[in-house]
Formats: sequence, structure tokens, C-alpha cells
Amino acid sequence: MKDPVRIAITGAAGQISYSLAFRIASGDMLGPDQPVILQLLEITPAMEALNGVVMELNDCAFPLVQDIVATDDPNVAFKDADFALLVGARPRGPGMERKDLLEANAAIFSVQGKAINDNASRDIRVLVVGNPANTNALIASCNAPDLDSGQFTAMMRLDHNRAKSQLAQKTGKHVTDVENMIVWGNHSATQYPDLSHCTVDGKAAFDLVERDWYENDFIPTVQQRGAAIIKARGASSAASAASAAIDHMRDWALGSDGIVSMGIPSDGSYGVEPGIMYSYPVKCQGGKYEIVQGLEVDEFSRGRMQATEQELREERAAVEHLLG
Ligand code: NAX
Repeated sequence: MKDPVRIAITGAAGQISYSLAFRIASGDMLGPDQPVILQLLEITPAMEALNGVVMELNDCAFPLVQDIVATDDPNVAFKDADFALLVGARPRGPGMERKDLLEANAAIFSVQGKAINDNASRDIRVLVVGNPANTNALIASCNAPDLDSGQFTAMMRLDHNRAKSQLAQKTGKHVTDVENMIVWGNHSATQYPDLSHCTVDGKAAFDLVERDWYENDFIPTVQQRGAAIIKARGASSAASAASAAIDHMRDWALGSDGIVSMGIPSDGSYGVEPGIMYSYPVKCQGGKYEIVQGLEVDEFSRGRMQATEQELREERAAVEHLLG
């Protein structure tokens, strides 16, 4: 039996975690032979609800779960954590401007970044799901100076999976036939789902779909998918977000099957401003991710990639004073 790994989840009484925690506990993230210790963080008013989640986790009698810690103290939640999934965030309230939202979340993610810095395993891998995910990840990493900024990532996998699913449906193929999907930039409506390098069943996607569908249907559908789910379900994506978080962490830890999209600190690749948390095409192997280099970028793609980069620069500028 392997030694257990410690997995911190924040916002653990929320709707994403209600799917995420159970799937991690059942072995979906790190495999059926990897015992886990769940370290669940909530804010104080949600501790009673979190207690209910813990009761249900216990009632599942998961063979892989060695222990469950439920706390409202980030220093306890991140203690020796090997993985952290930062899901909890401040939602946009009535009358709240984008800047207010960025600042409210900056306060949360600076505290959590510091707690990770001070308490977590030196090899921790962090995924930020809570929105605005990319800039929250930047804030957390800036507040963890003893760790490598590359240990902090933002979730773009839901967008990536949405894009694959849309293309598979359009071409009448299965999602497993879709390769080299890329979503660039920010997890927001400026994200750029790019079919330039994509193949379906070995054929170039651009040979299978019309340009008009790509520009005027596919791209906006992927960009607006979150809003469409809210409209249909009356609540934001939860099970699909949890599934994407599992995909992201599993691939990072155990290796990816080809290209996946991850929000990571830009190193200037593809002309993107260094430092911002930008979604790139990556491949994961041996517990590490690496940006796929050398892809051709045409004028249309360049414009889209720069627009989403510009938004991330503006988000960073709005919280510059909180970057530690
Ligand atoms: P919920 O409102 O259901 O749950 C959030 C939970 O976080 C609440 O229980 C709340 O008490 C807790 N929380 C708030 N501040 C906290 C803090 N400082 N420490 C610990 N816990 C805290 O939201 P849910 O639907 O689970 O969504 C969570 C976040 O994911 C939101 O920010 C949402 O916008 C974001 N999403 C990000 C996605 C992505 O692709 N990156 C997609 C799905 C989702 O929209």
C-alpha cells in the first residue's frame, strides 16, 4: 500500500466540491491504489454544512480515505498538503464591479497563498478553480515566495473539455477522436478555443467544419458555455467543473495523453507577457507540464490570443498592490 497523500480542498461545502471531494475520495484523481487524506477548508459560517459533507464522505466508507480534516483555518487545511484545489471564492454580489470582485478575491487568495507557502509540502501542486481563476492563481503564487510559481495553475480544463465536446458533436465523432485542442488565455469570455492544430480522427478540423461555424458558433458557444449552463440549470457548472479539476490534476500528476490546456505562469512563450497566468497548450509527463512550442500562429489566432492576454494584464493591474 502506498503512503497516503494529503489533498486540500477549499470551498469544500460548495456545489463543485460536493462532486469533487467524492470523486477524489473514490480514486478518480490519483488512481485506485493511492490512499488520500482529505483536508477540507471552509469559512466559519459554512462549517456546519461542511460537517454534513464529512458525514456523507464517512458514510461512503471509501477504502482509499485514510482521514478527513475539516477546518476554517487555512494553516491547518494546507498543512503538509501535496495537492491543493482552491475552489472557494467570493461570488459577484449585487452591484459589485469587476474591480471589487478582483479585490475581494485577492484578499482570500493572498491569505491562502501565504498559508500554502508556510505549511504545505515543498512539492505541492496547486489548482485554482475559484473565479477569476487565472488572477487568483497569480495572487496565490505571488504570496508564496518560497515555492516555484509553476506550482500554481489555473483551471482551463473545463473550457478545453467543452471545446472538444462541441467539435466532436459537430463532426459526429467521439471526444476521444479529437486531438490537439487548445484553449488560450483567460478563463473568461475572452478565452480563445483554437482549432488551428486540432484533428478529428486524424483529419484536420478545418477540413471538416466551415470557417463560419468556427468563428461565429464554435468560439462563442465555448466562451459562453458557463452562462448557458446557468440559464438552463439555474446554477453554475458543478459536476463538469469537478470533473475538469480531476482531469487537470490527474494529468499533471500522472501524465497527459497528448495536448491539454492549463493556466500557468507565462514564460513569454508565444509572445505573451511573462508572469500572467495564461492558458497554454501543455503536455504532462513525469509529474511536470511543459508548454508545447513551435506551433504556427496565424493572424486571426494572434488577434484572439492578444485580446485575452490584454484582459489578464488588466486584471493583474487591478490587483497589483496586493501581489506581495
Ligand atoms: P459555491 O458558492 O457553491 O461554493 C463556494 C464555497 O466556497 C462556499 O461554500 C463558500 O462558503 C466557500 N468559500 C468562500 N470563501 C472561502 C474562503 N475564503 N475559504 C474557504 N472557503 C470559502 O460555488 P461553486 O459552484 O462550488 O463554485 C466555486 C468557484 O468556482 C466559483 O468562484 C466559480 O465561479 C468557480 N468556477 C470556476 C470554473 C473554472 O472553469 N475555472 C468553472 C466552474 C465555476 O464557475
